[in-house]
Amino acid sequence: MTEPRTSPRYDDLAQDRSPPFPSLQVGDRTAMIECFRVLRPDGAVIATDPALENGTGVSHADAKAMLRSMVRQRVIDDRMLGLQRQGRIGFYGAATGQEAGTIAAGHALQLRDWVHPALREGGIALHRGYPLRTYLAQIFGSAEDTSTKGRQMPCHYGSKELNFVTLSSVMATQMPQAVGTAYAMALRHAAPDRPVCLGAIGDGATSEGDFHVALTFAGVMRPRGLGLPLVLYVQNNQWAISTPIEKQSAAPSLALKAESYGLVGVRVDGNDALAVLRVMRAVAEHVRSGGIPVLVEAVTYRVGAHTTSDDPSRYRDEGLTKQWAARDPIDRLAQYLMAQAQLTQAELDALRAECEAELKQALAEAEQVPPVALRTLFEDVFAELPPHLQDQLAQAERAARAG
Ligand SMILES: Cc1ncc(C[n+]2csc(CCOP(=O)(O)OP(=O)(O)O)c2C)c(N)n1
Ligand SMILES: [Mg+2]
Repeated sequence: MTEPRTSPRYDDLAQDRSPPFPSLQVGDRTAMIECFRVLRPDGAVIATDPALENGTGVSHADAKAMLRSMVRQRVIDDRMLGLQRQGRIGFYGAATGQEAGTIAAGHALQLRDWVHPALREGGIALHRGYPLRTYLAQIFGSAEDTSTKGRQMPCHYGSKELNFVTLSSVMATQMPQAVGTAYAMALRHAAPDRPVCLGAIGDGATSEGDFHVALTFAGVMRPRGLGLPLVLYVQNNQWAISTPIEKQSAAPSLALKAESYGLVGVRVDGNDALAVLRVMRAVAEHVRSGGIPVLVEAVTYRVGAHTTSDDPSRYRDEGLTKQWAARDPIDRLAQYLMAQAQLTQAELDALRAECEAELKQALAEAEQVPPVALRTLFEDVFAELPPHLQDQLAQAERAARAG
């Protein structure tokens, strides 16, 4: 069991307050330390602004589109955890409780924008139109796994068509890679209309050297005299497997680190889809048009296990987990939409049932697809297979036939 928490820095209990909308200026300490939010955990709007659409700055269509993908992701994650326990898949990392931080960030982007995802951003691919069948094929490592040809662990989705770069398991690699992609976009496209690149990581990855390397380059690279079209996005779920955020950083926030690299920093309530969408839209437009790159910290909580290989009850106080589970992002958004007379409980139940039926059908189909062909193990490295690998392939095929 870890020491009891003494600091409210990350267990932010002031859930009914919000600082003003971030200025997106370097050095805006309030925006870097306090969490911007639109909704309280019960879905009530904290401060309605008559100048904004619906008083929140988010259309009902956008709120409903996000709710749909968030519910779908929860249904898929729950089922995948069950499949792993039944031995039907080897591994899974769920985004449970982080659906707002994932889906709203994806919803803020245009389709031509790039995503370098970490483990919990697969929902962005689905939200962009990645077929559920392909998503499942990647998890099963089947012949239809166009992302990784069965060579990767589950959850390593990728799609050329969707500008969704296949994730590397190695923590924080997304950051320098995202800098490079953003640099390429800045060379190829002129402001104010450049494709934006989102690099996503978790709180634990901010302790990796790659994170700091990326922040340095993000600050100093100024193609055409402009900032890179880059958003560095940290989902701070307060745990890196069994290492709590207090052991990861002694800074008042992760977003504050932006200032020392000359970047803009913003902190947002990662369980509030409306807040994440508003912040990420503003941030994306800011960097699209040439503004200084932004480090966004979305504060959330990993209410489940790290992955199916982990048992968090062995190292943390699950009483605190229950407090965070009560701030569920899906409930929050659904309550808001119900209060706006945009959703009924029956419609929400029907949405869940629809997602479950879709998944059941897709799973039945996915489990019929054979595994990847053995020979793909030997492909994609040499233009022509060298003799010693031809021998090994023949041996492997003989062994497979012999069973
Ligand atoms: C460089 C490196 N070190 C260690 C690991 C093993 N590892 C996988 S995930 C993880 C923790 C990640 O925590 P965080 O960045 O907070 O992301 P989260 O899983 O909480 O979303 C670790 C240590 C790794 N994949 N890469
Ligand atoms: Mg984490």
